[in-house]
Formats: sequence, C-alpha cells, structure tokens
Amino acid sequence: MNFENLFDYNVDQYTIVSHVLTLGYAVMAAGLVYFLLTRNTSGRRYQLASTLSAVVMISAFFELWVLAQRWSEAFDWTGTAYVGSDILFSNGYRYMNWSIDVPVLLIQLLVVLGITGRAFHRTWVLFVVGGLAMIYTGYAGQFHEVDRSAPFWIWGLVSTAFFVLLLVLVYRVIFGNLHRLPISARPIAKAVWWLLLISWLLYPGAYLMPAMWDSADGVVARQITYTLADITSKVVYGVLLGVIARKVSVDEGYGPAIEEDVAQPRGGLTSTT
Ligand code: RET
Repeated sequence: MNFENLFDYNVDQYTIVSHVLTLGYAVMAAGLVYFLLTRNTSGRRYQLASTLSAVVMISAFFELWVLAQRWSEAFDWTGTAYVGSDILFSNGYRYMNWSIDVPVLLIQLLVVLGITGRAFHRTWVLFVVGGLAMIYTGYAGQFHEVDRSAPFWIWGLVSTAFFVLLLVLVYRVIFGNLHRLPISARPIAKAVWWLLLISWLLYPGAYLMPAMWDSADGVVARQITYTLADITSKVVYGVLLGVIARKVSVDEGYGPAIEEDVAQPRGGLTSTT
C-alpha cells in the first residue's frame, strides 16, 4: 500500500493529478527536442552535456508516462467519487528513474564546468555512489510511508545524510571552479546552485507529505510538488547548463556558438563600425 491508495478522490482532485502527471511527461518530450536540436551550438567537448540532458528526458518521459497510466488504472469512477481499483499507484517508479537521472545530472555539471582528469573521476565516483545511496535508502523508507513506523524515519534520515554530502560536493564543485568560467557565465553558474538546492529539496518534501498533509488534498499537493521538482531539476537545469556551455564555447572562439549567441548585436560579427 502507498499513501495515494488510501483515499477516495473527487473529480477535481483526481483530474488535477492526472493533468499534472501529463504536464510532466509532455515537458520531458519538449525538452528532448530542445536538447537534441541545440546540441551543436556548443563546442565539441561540451556537447556531451546536451546528450546527457536528452538521456534524462527519455528516461523521465517513460517513467512519468507509466505513472500517469497507473494513476488512471488505479481508480474507478463510482458515480460520486474515484475509488481505488485492484491496481496500486506507486511513486516507487520515480526512485527507479532517479537512479538514472541523479548521477547523470551531476556528471553534466562536471562536463560543463570543464573538470577533467583525476578530479573528474574522483568526483564522478562520489556523485554516483552518494546519489545511489541517497535514492535507495529513501526507497527503502517509502515502503513505510502509510504507517510511518521507525523505518520511514530512519531510512529518511540516512538518505538525508547522503543528500547533505552531495550538496556540499556540488557547492564545492560550482564555487571552486567559478574562476575558470568566463565572467558572463558566472552568474548563471551561481543560479544553477540555487536552482539545484531548491528543486532538490522538493523531493524530501514530497517524501514527507504523508506526515504533513494526510489526506486526498495532500496527494494532490504531493504530485504537484514532484512535477515542479522534475521540471526544474531536469529541464530548467539542463537549459541553464546549456547556456553556460554556449558562453564557454563563445569564449573559446567556437564559431557556431558565436553565430547562435542571441545576445550579440545584429550584424555584430560583420560590422566594423
Ligand atoms: C529522498 C528520501 C528522503 C530524504 C531525501 C530524499 C532525497 C531525494 C532527492 C531526489 C532528487 C531527485 C532528482 C531527480 C531528478 O531527476 C530519497 C526522497 C533527502 C534529493 C534530482
């Protein structure tokens, strides 16, 4: 049993969740097109970041698609309310998707910041191991979200320890390498830090929702929280990293990036006056 399976839903509650899940996978499909089509506007060594965004989009698209299907199968309309069918809705699918997306999102950061060699490999390993530890301990905890017995809180705390470790690492990676970015890209790199911090915090918020708002409205709030988190931590984040990659590429004199730079004055490249 999961939190979502405990309640009956009125038409508005049921429909909002259905719409929000649809928004989720529609945005991932849109993001996929964007990241593939803008890939060539950065220099070769940064194009991997767009490729990784595309990987994140595909994996999230399928996960959210499955979740939306599950939602519609898990409840039947009785004439007065949507009540649980013999199929269970579960956010566990999300955790499986994070196994792919969390490591990939963090590695993207290393690519865009131009971290190479030993530092790249060492941080890469910490990101993957720390990320997976955070996710799977949280996964173990969410099985206890209905009765909120000790394992819900203990696994949640263990997961939080890994989360804090990742945040410290990300902070150090971003702020420790700011000086290596062109000045025009530095404010965006700082924005990436804040975006990551706030959007990632939404996930533990959703984990805690059963303890904070134990009702059908809480379920609606939880799916809205997850969707907001997904759009910001995967798509907006990917777009911002792409902007950084393009600015670095301009700085390195990569022609296509200069031509694509929408902030260049019109005719700026050819005008001599
Ligand atoms: C859990 C369990 C409760 C404690 C904490 C958690 C953190 C989850 C996070 C997930 C991030 C997911 C992302 C997915 C993007 O695709 C596991 C909910 C701290 C931070 C970024």
